[in-house]
Amino acid sequence: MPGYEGFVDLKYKPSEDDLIATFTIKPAKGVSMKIAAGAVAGESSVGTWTELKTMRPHIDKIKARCFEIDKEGKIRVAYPSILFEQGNMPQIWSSIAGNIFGMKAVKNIRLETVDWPKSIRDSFLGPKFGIKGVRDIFKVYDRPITASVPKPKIGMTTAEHAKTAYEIWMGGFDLVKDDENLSSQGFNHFKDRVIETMKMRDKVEQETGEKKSYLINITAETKEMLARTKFVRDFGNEYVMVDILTAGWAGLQTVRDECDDLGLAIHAHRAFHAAFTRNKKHGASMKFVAETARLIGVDQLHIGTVIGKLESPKEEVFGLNGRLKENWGKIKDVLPVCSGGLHPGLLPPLIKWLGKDIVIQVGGGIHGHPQGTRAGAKAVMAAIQAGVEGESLPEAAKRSKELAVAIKKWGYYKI
Ligand code: CAP
Ligand code: MG
Repeated sequence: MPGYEGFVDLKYKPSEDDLIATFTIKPAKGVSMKIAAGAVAGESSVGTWTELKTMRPHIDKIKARCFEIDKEGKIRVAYPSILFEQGNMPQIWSSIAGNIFGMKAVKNIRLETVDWPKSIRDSFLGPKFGIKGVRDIFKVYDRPITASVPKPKIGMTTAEHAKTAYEIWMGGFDLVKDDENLSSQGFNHFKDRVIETMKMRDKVEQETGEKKSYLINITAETKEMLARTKFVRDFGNEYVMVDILTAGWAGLQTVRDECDDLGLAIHAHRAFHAAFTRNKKHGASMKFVAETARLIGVDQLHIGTVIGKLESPKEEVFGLNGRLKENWGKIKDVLPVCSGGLHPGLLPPLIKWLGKDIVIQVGGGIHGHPQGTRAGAKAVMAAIQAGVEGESLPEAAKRSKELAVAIKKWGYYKI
Protein backbone atom coordinates (compact mmCIF):
# COMPACT_ATOMS: atom_id res chain seq x y z
CA MET A 1 0.00 0.00 0.00
CA PRO A 2 2.49 2.60 -1.13
CA GLY A 3 0.03 5.47 -0.92
CA TYR A 4 -0.32 5.32 2.83
CA GLU A 5 3.09 5.47 4.62
CA GLY A 6 3.38 9.20 4.04
CA PHE A 7 0.44 9.82 6.36
CA VAL A 8 2.32 8.78 9.50
CA ASP A 9 4.59 11.38 11.03
CA LEU A 10 5.37 10.64 14.65
CA LYS A 11 7.31 13.89 14.96
CA TYR A 12 4.36 16.03 13.92
CA LYS A 13 3.15 18.50 16.56
CA PRO A 14 -0.54 19.23 16.01
CA SER A 15 -1.51 22.86 15.73
CA GLU A 16 -4.27 24.44 17.81
CA ASP A 17 -6.44 24.53 14.74
CA ASP A 18 -6.15 20.80 13.95
CA LEU A 19 -9.06 18.50 14.63
CA ILE A 20 -7.68 15.46 16.46
CA ALA A 21 -9.40 12.12 16.24
CA THR A 22 -8.49 9.17 18.44
CA PHE A 23 -9.08 5.71 17.00
CA THR A 24 -8.44 2.20 18.23
CA ILE A 25 -7.43 -0.02 15.33
CA LYS A 26 -6.37 -3.58 14.66
CA PRO A 27 -4.48 -3.99 11.40
CA ALA A 28 -5.58 -6.76 9.06
CA LYS A 29 -3.40 -9.90 8.84
CA GLY A 30 -0.13 -9.09 7.14
CA VAL A 31 -0.55 -5.30 7.45
CA SER A 32 1.79 -3.36 9.74
CA MET A 33 0.49 -0.96 12.36
CA LYS A 34 2.19 1.89 10.55
CA ILE A 35 0.53 1.15 7.21
CA ALA A 36 -2.87 0.65 8.86
CA ALA A 37 -2.54 3.95 10.76
CA GLY A 38 -1.44 5.70 7.58
CA ALA A 39 -4.40 4.21 5.76
CA VAL A 40 -6.76 5.72 8.32
CA ALA A 41 -5.22 9.19 8.04
CA GLY A 42 -4.90 8.96 4.26
CA GLU A 43 -8.30 7.60 3.36
CA SER A 44 -10.03 10.10 5.64
CA SER A 45 -8.19 13.07 4.13
CA VAL A 46 -6.38 13.43 0.80
CA GLY A 47 -5.10 9.90 0.20
CA THR A 48 -6.14 6.73 -1.58
CA TRP A 49 -4.72 3.21 -2.06
CA THR A 50 -1.89 4.24 -4.38
CA GLU A 51 0.45 7.15 -4.94
CA LEU A 52 -1.03 9.76 -7.20
CA LYS A 53 0.44 11.63 -10.14
CA THR A 54 -2.09 14.36 -9.44
CA MET A 55 -0.75 15.04 -5.92
CA ARG A 56 0.59 18.58 -5.55
CA PRO A 57 2.56 20.16 -2.66
CA HIS A 58 -0.36 22.38 -1.65
CA ILE A 59 -2.56 19.29 -1.30
CA ASP A 60 0.07 17.19 0.47
CA LYS A 61 0.48 20.04 2.95
CA ILE A 62 -3.09 19.78 4.19
CA LYS A 63 -3.15 15.99 4.60
CA ALA A 64 -4.09 14.36 7.89
CA ARG A 65 -1.19 12.87 9.84
CA CYS A 66 -1.14 10.07 12.35
CA PHE A 67 1.18 11.46 15.00
CA GLU A 68 0.79 8.91 17.80
CA ILE A 69 0.58 5.12 17.89
CA ASP A 70 0.58 3.12 21.10
CA LYS A 71 0.96 -0.59 21.86
CA GLU A 72 -2.79 -1.10 22.39
CA GLY A 73 -3.56 0.07 18.87
CA LYS A 74 -4.68 3.54 19.90
CA ILE A 75 -3.74 6.07 17.25
CA ARG A 76 -4.22 9.81 17.07
CA VAL A 77 -4.72 11.61 13.81
CA ALA A 78 -4.49 15.36 13.25
CA TYR A 79 -6.61 16.93 10.53
CA PRO A 80 -5.91 20.52 9.48
CA SER A 81 -9.23 22.30 9.88
CA ILE A 82 -9.11 23.45 6.23
CA LEU A 83 -10.14 19.90 5.31
CA PHE A 84 -13.59 20.60 6.72
CA GLU A 85 -16.47 22.77 5.70
CA GLN A 86 -17.50 24.99 8.60
CA GLY A 87 -20.92 24.24 10.02
CA ASN A 88 -21.40 21.10 7.87
CA MET A 89 -21.66 18.05 10.13
CA PRO A 90 -22.47 15.52 7.38
CA GLN A 91 -19.22 16.52 5.65
CA ILE A 92 -17.20 16.07 8.83
CA TRP A 93 -18.69 12.61 9.37
CA SER A 94 -18.08 11.64 5.74
CA SER A 95 -14.42 12.53 6.30
CA ILE A 96 -13.43 11.17 9.69
CA ALA A 97 -16.18 8.57 10.05
CA GLY A 98 -16.63 7.53 6.44
CA ASN A 99 -14.80 5.04 4.15
CA ILE A 100 -12.32 4.06 6.83
CA PHE A 101 -14.71 1.69 8.58
CA GLY A 102 -14.73 -0.58 5.54
CA MET A 103 -11.03 -0.54 4.69
CA LYS A 104 -9.45 -3.96 4.16
CA ALA A 105 -6.24 -2.63 5.77
CA VAL A 106 -7.87 -2.86 9.20
CA LYS A 107 -9.58 -5.81 10.85
CA ASN A 108 -11.48 -3.41 13.03
CA ILE A 109 -11.44 0.28 13.72
CA ARG A 110 -13.25 2.36 16.28
CA LEU A 111 -13.49 6.11 16.41
CA GLU A 112 -13.26 6.89 20.11
CA THR A 113 -13.34 10.63 20.53
CA VAL A 114 -12.56 13.94 18.85
CA ASP A 115 -10.86 17.10 20.07
CA TRP A 116 -12.60 19.84 18.14
CA PRO A 117 -10.70 23.04 17.39
CA LYS A 118 -12.45 26.23 18.38
CA SER A 119 -12.88 27.34 14.75
CA ILE A 120 -14.96 24.26 13.94
CA ARG A 121 -16.78 24.20 17.26
CA ASP A 122 -17.87 27.78 16.86
CA SER A 123 -19.14 27.23 13.32
CA PHE A 124 -22.09 25.36 14.87
CA LEU A 125 -24.96 26.80 16.89
CA GLY A 126 -24.72 24.51 19.91
CA PRO A 127 -27.64 24.14 22.33
CA LYS A 128 -30.08 27.03 22.57
CA PHE A 129 -31.02 26.37 26.18
CA GLY A 130 -28.37 24.17 27.78
CA ILE A 131 -28.77 22.91 31.35
CA LYS A 132 -29.52 26.28 32.90
CA GLY A 133 -31.99 27.18 30.15
CA VAL A 134 -33.88 23.91 30.67
CA ARG A 135 -33.98 24.39 34.43
CA ASP A 136 -35.27 27.94 33.92
CA ILE A 137 -38.25 26.59 31.95
CA PHE A 138 -39.42 24.67 35.00
CA LYS A 139 -37.81 26.76 37.75
CA VAL A 140 -36.61 23.44 39.13
CA TYR A 141 -33.03 23.64 40.37
CA ASP A 142 -32.60 21.19 43.21
CA ARG A 143 -33.38 17.78 41.72
CA PRO A 144 -33.22 15.91 38.39
CA ILE A 145 -35.83 16.87 35.79
CA THR A 146 -38.40 14.08 35.34
CA ALA A 147 -39.93 12.65 32.16
CA SER A 148 -42.13 9.71 31.27
CA VAL A 149 -43.09 8.00 28.01
CA PRO A 150 -46.66 6.70 27.91
CA LYS A 151 -46.51 2.93 27.40
CA PRO A 152 -47.47 0.84 25.47
CA LYS A 153 -45.12 2.84 23.26
CA ILE A 154 -47.36 2.78 20.21
CA GLY A 155 -50.97 1.79 19.60
CA MET A 156 -52.74 4.06 22.09
CA THR A 157 -55.40 6.33 20.64
CA THR A 158 -54.83 10.06 20.92
CA ALA A 159 -57.33 10.24 23.78
CA GLU A 160 -55.69 7.37 25.67
CA HIS A 161 -52.28 8.92 25.14
CA ALA A 162 -53.40 12.35 26.35
CA LYS A 163 -55.09 10.84 29.40
CA THR A 164 -51.88 9.02 30.30
CA ALA A 165 -49.98 12.30 29.87
CA TYR A 166 -52.40 13.92 32.32
CA GLU A 167 -51.71 11.19 34.88
CA ILE A 168 -47.93 11.50 34.44
CA TRP A 169 -48.01 15.24 35.03
CA MET A 170 -50.46 14.95 37.95
CA GLY A 171 -48.06 12.51 39.59
CA GLY A 172 -45.57 15.37 39.78
CA PHE A 173 -43.47 14.87 36.61
CA ASP A 174 -42.13 17.81 34.61
CA LEU A 175 -42.20 16.24 31.16
CA VAL A 176 -44.22 13.83 29.10
CA LYS A 177 -42.21 12.26 26.29
CA ASP A 178 -43.27 10.61 23.04
CA ASP A 179 -41.70 7.31 22.22
CA GLU A 180 -39.12 7.13 19.43
CA ASN A 181 -41.38 5.23 17.06
CA LEU A 182 -44.49 7.32 17.64
CA SER A 183 -44.78 10.04 15.00
CA SER A 184 -48.09 10.36 13.12
CA GLN A 185 -49.67 6.95 12.70
CA GLY A 186 -53.34 6.28 11.94
CA PHE A 187 -54.23 5.61 15.57
CA ASN A 188 -52.61 8.80 16.85
CA HIS A 189 -52.10 11.62 14.35
CA PHE A 190 -49.44 14.19 15.16
CA LYS A 191 -51.66 17.28 15.03
CA ASP A 192 -54.45 15.69 17.06
CA ARG A 193 -51.90 14.63 19.63
CA VAL A 194 -50.46 18.12 19.94
CA ILE A 195 -53.93 19.62 20.37
CA GLU A 196 -55.20 17.06 22.90
CA THR A 197 -51.98 16.86 24.91
CA MET A 198 -51.55 20.61 25.14
CA LYS A 199 -55.13 20.84 26.47
CA MET A 200 -54.11 18.39 29.20
CA ARG A 201 -50.93 20.31 29.83
CA ASP A 202 -52.85 23.55 30.37
CA LYS A 203 -55.32 21.79 32.65
CA VAL A 204 -52.56 20.29 34.83
CA GLU A 205 -50.71 23.60 35.02
CA GLN A 206 -53.92 25.25 36.24
CA GLU A 207 -54.67 22.51 38.74
CA THR A 208 -51.17 22.25 40.17
CA GLY A 209 -49.60 25.65 39.55
CA GLU A 210 -46.51 23.79 38.29
CA LYS A 211 -44.81 24.24 34.94
CA LYS A 212 -45.19 21.25 32.61
CA SER A 213 -43.91 20.55 29.12
CA TYR A 214 -44.02 17.93 26.37
CA LEU A 215 -41.23 16.22 24.42
CA ILE A 216 -43.18 15.72 21.23
CA ASN A 217 -41.57 13.57 18.56
CA ILE A 218 -41.43 15.46 15.26
CA THR A 219 -39.18 12.91 13.52
CA ALA A 220 -40.07 12.69 9.82
CA GLU A 221 -38.81 13.89 6.43
CA THR A 222 -37.05 17.22 6.97
CA LYS A 223 -39.65 19.61 5.50
CA GLU A 224 -42.31 17.82 7.50
CA MET A 225 -40.21 18.20 10.67
CA LEU A 226 -40.12 21.95 10.07
CA ALA A 227 -43.90 22.10 9.64
CA ARG A 228 -44.35 20.07 12.82
CA THR A 229 -41.93 22.30 14.72
CA LYS A 230 -43.94 25.35 13.81
CA PHE A 231 -47.21 23.64 14.74
CA VAL A 232 -45.78 22.73 18.14
CA ARG A 233 -44.66 26.32 18.73
CA ASP A 234 -48.09 27.67 17.74
CA PHE A 235 -49.62 25.58 20.54
CA GLY A 236 -47.25 27.06 23.09
CA ASN A 237 -45.00 24.08 23.81
CA GLU A 238 -41.32 24.56 24.66
CA TYR A 239 -39.78 21.44 23.08
CA VAL A 240 -39.51 19.21 20.07
CA MET A 241 -38.02 15.74 20.18
CA VAL A 242 -35.94 14.34 17.31
CA ASP A 243 -34.63 10.82 16.70
CA ILE A 244 -31.29 12.32 15.77
CA LEU A 245 -29.65 9.33 14.11
CA THR A 246 -32.54 8.12 12.01
CA ALA A 247 -33.41 11.69 10.98
CA GLY A 248 -29.74 12.35 10.21
CA TRP A 249 -27.40 15.22 10.91
CA ALA A 250 -28.62 17.35 8.00
CA GLY A 251 -32.19 17.09 9.24
CA LEU A 252 -31.13 17.86 12.80
CA GLN A 253 -29.15 20.92 11.69
CA THR A 254 -32.19 22.22 9.82
CA VAL A 255 -34.46 21.67 12.83
CA ARG A 256 -31.91 23.33 15.12
CA ASP A 257 -31.88 26.36 12.85
CA GLU A 258 -35.68 26.57 12.92
CA CYS A 259 -35.73 26.16 16.71
CA ASP A 260 -33.37 29.09 16.99
CA ASP A 261 -35.95 31.33 15.34
CA LEU A 262 -38.92 29.78 17.15
CA GLY A 263 -37.28 29.60 20.58
CA LEU A 264 -37.72 25.85 21.12
CA ALA A 265 -35.53 23.35 22.95
CA ILE A 266 -34.55 19.99 21.40
CA HIS A 267 -34.76 16.63 23.12
CA ALA A 268 -32.51 14.12 21.31
CA HIS A 269 -33.37 10.42 21.18
CA ARG A 270 -30.52 8.21 19.99
CA ALA A 271 -32.37 5.17 18.59
CA PHE A 272 -29.99 3.28 16.20
CA HIS A 273 -26.79 4.33 17.98
CA ALA A 274 -26.13 0.83 19.31
CA ALA A 275 -25.84 -0.47 15.73
CA PHE A 276 -22.39 1.13 15.59
CA THR A 277 -21.54 2.06 19.21
CA ARG A 278 -22.12 -1.27 20.95
CA ASN A 279 -19.20 -3.25 19.51
CA LYS A 280 -16.32 -1.67 21.40
CA LYS A 281 -13.81 -2.74 18.72
CA HIS A 282 -15.52 -1.29 15.67
CA GLY A 283 -17.67 1.65 14.66
CA ALA A 284 -17.89 4.92 16.50
CA SER A 285 -18.35 5.65 20.17
CA MET A 286 -21.42 7.18 21.76
CA LYS A 287 -19.07 9.93 22.90
CA PHE A 288 -18.52 10.93 19.29
CA VAL A 289 -22.28 10.93 18.71
CA ALA A 290 -22.75 13.07 21.83
CA GLU A 291 -20.06 15.56 20.78
CA THR A 292 -21.70 15.84 17.38
CA ALA A 293 -25.18 16.33 18.79
CA ARG A 294 -23.91 18.94 21.24
CA LEU A 295 -22.24 20.96 18.51
CA ILE A 296 -25.32 20.92 16.31
CA GLY A 297 -27.28 21.98 19.35
CA VAL A 298 -29.54 19.55 21.18
CA ASP A 299 -30.49 20.51 24.74
CA GLN A 300 -31.08 17.01 26.12
CA LEU A 301 -29.52 13.72 25.02
CA HIS A 302 -29.98 10.09 26.08
CA ILE A 303 -26.79 8.66 27.62
CA GLY A 304 -27.88 5.38 29.25
CA THR A 305 -28.29 4.31 32.84
CA VAL A 306 -25.58 1.75 33.79
CA ILE A 307 -28.22 -0.30 35.62
CA GLY A 308 -31.29 -0.22 33.35
CA LYS A 309 -32.50 -2.53 30.57
CA LEU A 310 -30.16 -1.40 27.78
CA GLU A 311 -26.43 -1.95 27.53
CA SER A 312 -24.60 1.15 28.77
CA PRO A 313 -21.36 0.51 30.66
CA LYS A 314 -20.49 2.64 33.67
CA GLU A 315 -17.34 4.19 32.12
CA GLU A 316 -19.33 5.13 29.03
CA VAL A 317 -22.21 6.73 30.92
CA PHE A 318 -19.85 8.59 33.27
CA GLY A 319 -17.78 9.75 30.31
CA LEU A 320 -20.83 11.04 28.46
CA ASN A 321 -22.12 12.82 31.54
CA GLY A 322 -18.77 14.61 31.84
CA ARG A 323 -18.35 15.36 28.15
CA LEU A 324 -21.78 16.96 27.79
CA LYS A 325 -21.04 19.29 30.69
CA GLU A 326 -17.48 20.34 29.76
CA ASN A 327 -16.83 24.02 29.24
CA TRP A 328 -16.86 24.53 25.46
CA GLY A 329 -16.88 28.31 25.44
CA LYS A 330 -19.91 29.69 23.64
CA ILE A 331 -21.28 26.18 22.99
CA LYS A 332 -23.64 25.50 25.90
CA ASP A 333 -23.81 22.26 27.85
CA VAL A 334 -26.39 19.50 27.33
CA LEU A 335 -28.63 17.93 29.94
CA PRO A 336 -27.98 14.15 29.94
CA VAL A 337 -31.03 11.86 29.93
CA CYS A 338 -30.99 8.55 31.82
CA SER A 339 -33.62 6.22 30.45
CA GLY A 340 -34.36 2.59 29.70
CA GLY A 341 -35.68 0.14 32.25
CA LEU A 342 -35.61 2.56 35.19
CA HIS A 343 -37.92 2.24 38.20
CA PRO A 344 -37.91 3.93 41.62
CA GLY A 345 -35.56 1.34 43.13
CA LEU A 346 -32.77 2.30 40.72
CA LEU A 347 -32.82 6.07 41.09
CA PRO A 348 -30.71 6.91 44.20
CA PRO A 349 -27.56 5.25 42.76
CA LEU A 350 -28.04 7.13 39.48
CA ILE A 351 -28.20 10.45 41.32
CA LYS A 352 -25.21 9.50 43.44
CA TRP A 353 -23.13 8.67 40.35
CA LEU A 354 -24.20 11.40 37.97
CA GLY A 355 -25.43 14.24 40.15
CA LYS A 356 -28.67 16.21 40.00
CA ASP A 357 -28.13 17.67 36.53
CA ILE A 358 -29.79 14.86 34.60
CA VAL A 359 -33.22 14.02 33.25
CA ILE A 360 -34.65 10.83 34.73
CA GLN A 361 -37.00 9.18 32.23
CA VAL A 362 -39.20 6.38 33.50
CA GLY A 363 -41.74 4.65 31.23
CA GLY A 364 -42.55 1.08 32.22
CA GLY A 365 -41.33 1.89 35.74
CA ILE A 366 -44.38 4.05 36.37
CA HIS A 367 -47.01 2.59 34.05
CA GLY A 368 -46.31 -0.85 35.50
CA HIS A 369 -46.93 0.35 39.05
CA PRO A 370 -49.68 -1.84 40.59
CA GLN A 371 -51.73 1.29 41.46
CA GLY A 372 -51.36 2.90 38.06
CA THR A 373 -49.50 5.71 36.36
CA ARG A 374 -50.12 8.56 38.80
CA ALA A 375 -49.05 6.46 41.78
CA GLY A 376 -46.03 5.29 39.80
CA ALA A 377 -45.01 8.87 39.12
CA LYS A 378 -45.38 9.71 42.80
CA ALA A 379 -43.19 6.75 43.71
CA VAL A 380 -40.50 8.05 41.36
CA MET A 381 -40.70 11.56 42.82
CA ALA A 382 -40.34 10.11 46.33
CA ALA A 383 -37.35 7.98 45.27
CA ILE A 384 -35.69 11.02 43.68
CA GLN A 385 -36.21 13.06 46.83
CA ALA A 386 -34.64 10.25 48.84
CA GLY A 387 -31.71 10.12 46.41
CA VAL A 388 -31.13 13.86 46.59
CA GLU A 389 -31.37 13.93 50.38
CA GLY A 390 -29.28 10.80 50.87
CA GLU A 391 -32.10 8.91 52.59
CA SER A 392 -32.43 5.14 52.09
CA LEU A 393 -35.39 3.94 50.02
CA PRO A 394 -36.87 1.76 52.81
CA GLU A 395 -36.82 4.85 55.05
CA ALA A 396 -38.45 7.02 52.37
CA ALA A 397 -41.04 4.29 51.72
CA LYS A 398 -42.37 4.79 55.24
CA ARG A 399 -43.63 8.20 54.10
CA SER A 400 -44.70 7.21 50.56
CA LYS A 401 -47.05 4.28 50.18
CA GLU A 402 -46.58 4.47 46.40
CA LEU A 403 -42.83 4.00 46.83
CA ALA A 404 -43.40 1.10 49.22
CA VAL A 405 -45.56 -0.65 46.61
CA ALA A 406 -42.99 0.00 43.85
CA ILE A 407 -40.12 -1.40 45.91
CA LYS A 408 -42.18 -4.45 46.75
CA LYS A 409 -42.74 -5.10 43.04
CA TRP A 410 -39.31 -4.25 41.58
CA GLY A 411 -36.90 -4.27 44.54
CA TYR A 412 -34.16 -1.70 44.93
CA TYR A 413 -30.44 -1.29 44.32
CA LYS A 414 -28.46 -1.05 47.55
CA ILE A 415 -25.74 1.61 47.53
C1 CAP B 1 -37.51 3.74 27.65
C2 CAP B 1 -37.58 4.05 26.19
C3 CAP B 1 -36.38 4.75 25.59
C4 CAP B 1 -35.02 4.13 25.84
C5 CAP B 1 -33.97 4.53 24.83
C6 CAP B 1 -37.80 2.77 25.41
O1 CAP B 1 -38.68 3.16 28.12
O2 CAP B 1 -38.70 4.82 25.92
O3 CAP B 1 -36.62 4.81 24.21
O4 CAP B 1 -34.59 4.52 27.09
O5 CAP B 1 -32.71 4.07 25.15
O6 CAP B 1 -38.58 2.80 24.45
O7 CAP B 1 -37.13 1.79 25.71
P1 CAP B 1 -38.76 2.50 29.59
P2 CAP B 1 -31.52 5.04 25.60
O8 CAP B 1 -38.60 3.61 30.59
O9 CAP B 1 -40.12 1.86 29.65
O10 CAP B 1 -37.65 1.48 29.67
O11 CAP B 1 -32.05 5.96 26.65
O12 CAP B 1 -30.46 4.12 26.11
O13 CAP B 1 -31.12 5.76 24.39
MG1 MG C 1 -38.52 4.72 23.80
